[in-house]
Amino acid sequence: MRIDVLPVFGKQLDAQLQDTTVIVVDVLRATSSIICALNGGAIKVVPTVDAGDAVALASRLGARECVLGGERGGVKINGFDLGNSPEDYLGRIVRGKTVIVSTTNGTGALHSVKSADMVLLGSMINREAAAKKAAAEGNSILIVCSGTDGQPSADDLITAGAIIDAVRRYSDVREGELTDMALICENLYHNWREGSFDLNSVFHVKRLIGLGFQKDVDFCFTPDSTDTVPAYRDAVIVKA
Ligand code: 3SL
Ligand code: MG
Repeated sequence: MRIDVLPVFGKQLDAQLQDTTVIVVDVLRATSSIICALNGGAIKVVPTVDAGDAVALASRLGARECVLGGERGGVKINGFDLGNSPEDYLGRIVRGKTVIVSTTNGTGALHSVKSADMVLLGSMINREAAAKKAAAEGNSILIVCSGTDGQPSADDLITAGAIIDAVRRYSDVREGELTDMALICENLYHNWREGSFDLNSVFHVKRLIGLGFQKDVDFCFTPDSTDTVPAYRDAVIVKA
């Protein structure tokens, strides 16, 4: 099974998306929060790149049907119901609703792969379940990282490595089937797990902690707290 990692979205060719299971990763924090929204009882999640599009959709649906969430630069967008903290999405506020989200990088990453045959959402909190589901598809796997402001972000690369490490438990990954980027991510994950890579040195982690979101970082980097694997198809995200 071939496994590749795109360190930051936006450069993949459409041909790379055929016969491929794509896993979009924005561990801090979009994919983690979307998983939580589905666990909180949301009917579906609609990701939009543009915050204005999110507002327009929300006003069409009305407040009884939907909740509006998202951030720019880590901070809740003015007038939105929720920011991008995973725990915001676990409560009663999302139950039975459509959640519309717009985030700085994560929703863009999702849109960039919308033509793929199968798109799953991965994070550290669901990495085992996401790996199992992707391996069961039997196709090549492409992990697309959201990155931070157009740059690769080590938090996503560690998570990509964690998913690759788990895929090995469900599929025969032979010598030469991991690209160099996949090998780099897997090694980075092992270094983090063994304590020789300090998450607190990562730019986006420092920024979130500076904004008061240490709890989110801790939550998002606790492996396997859920089996929920969201799938993105026909412009909406539901449980796979
Ligand atoms: O970029 C995104 O999509 C966000 O997840 C970033 S943040 O962690 O909410 O700042
Ligand atoms: Mg991120």
